[in-house]
Amino acid sequence: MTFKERVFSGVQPTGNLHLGNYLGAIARFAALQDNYDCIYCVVDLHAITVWQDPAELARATREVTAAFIACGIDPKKHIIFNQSQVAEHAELAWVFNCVARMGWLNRMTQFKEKAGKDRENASVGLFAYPNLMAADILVYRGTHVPVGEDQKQHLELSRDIAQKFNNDFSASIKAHGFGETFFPLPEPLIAGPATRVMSLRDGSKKMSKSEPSDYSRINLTDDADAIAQKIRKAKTDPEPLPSEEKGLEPRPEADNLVGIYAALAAVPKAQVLAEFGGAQFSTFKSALVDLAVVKLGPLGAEMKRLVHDPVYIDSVLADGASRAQTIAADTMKAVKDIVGFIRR
Ligand code: AQP
Repeated sequence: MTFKERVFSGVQPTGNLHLGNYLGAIARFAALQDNYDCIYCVVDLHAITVWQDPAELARATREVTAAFIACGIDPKKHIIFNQSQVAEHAELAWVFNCVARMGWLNRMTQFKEKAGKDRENASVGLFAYPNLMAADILVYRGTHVPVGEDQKQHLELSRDIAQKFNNDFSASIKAHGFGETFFPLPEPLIAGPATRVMSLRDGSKKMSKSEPSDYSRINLTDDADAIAQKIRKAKTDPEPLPSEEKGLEPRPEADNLVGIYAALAAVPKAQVLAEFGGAQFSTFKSALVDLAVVKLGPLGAEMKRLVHDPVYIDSVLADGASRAQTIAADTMKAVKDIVGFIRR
């Protein structure tokens, strides 16, 4: 069966958005809008899988929305909304809680990392997070999902859930006239030189909102001085930059900075090394500061302007939610028929 191509992706409103969220996800969201119908969601239901201060959650939800718009996503042509306004996400997630197997979720590395040693005290929601993510995508029968490398395993689980639903209910899917399969198997779109941006303080850890040190990340709302300071203080090694990519393999911090430069300049890493191979980090970091300030400065300024207009932001979310819900409600009607739920 062929499905209408549709892009879906989400970002959690869990703190300050950073360069990893931008290069790994949001910048690519904007790039896809010419070729696909896109639905971009601020996933506030995912955010509360760990404690969120209510006022801060609302602030961060508007900030992520502002980032989507500032990056160039057109909220009229495409859909931008926050997840909790479309109840069908949670409804389908419950069905998927009953399709997915405990063993599948037990293998999820992000749960292990986030729950840490205190597993018994983690929320049930944090464990079931990948089922809700599958519902987010599949309630729109999404076919393509742009994400950073860290979400690859969750995407594979979404495919497994879609496949198992299609198998478990194959007779009912056919009997209700939906053809051979109901859900597409969504494909991850993970590409480019910055699918996993690492911490500026430790090249073995990904850049993350929840890392306590603000020097580990560049926030999208950082001003030019903060960007410059963070890049100048970024951990490096004493060797000059290599001329070829192979030379970056044993040098995670150098590899990370070169990847960031390449992604911001929209060129391959090899081209960055052709220009800076043999240069000292002081020279390279100065060039990276200039590039980062040029690329991120206007974006941060536009985000700050937009968050000062919550009435506009909330109207974008309400309009997006109502258009998203039209699609999601159709899917849920069909799912209810397929599963055997009596409905009005
Ligand atoms: N370091 C990263 N490099 C590339 N892509 C990244 N993403 C996150 N970190 C990096 C991608 O950004 C999108 C939104 O992520 P999210 O906010 O939904 O969740 P996350 O992956 O849990 O983000 P953080 O910043 O690491 O938050 P915390 O600290 O709360 O865990 C996703 O597509 C993700 O792949």
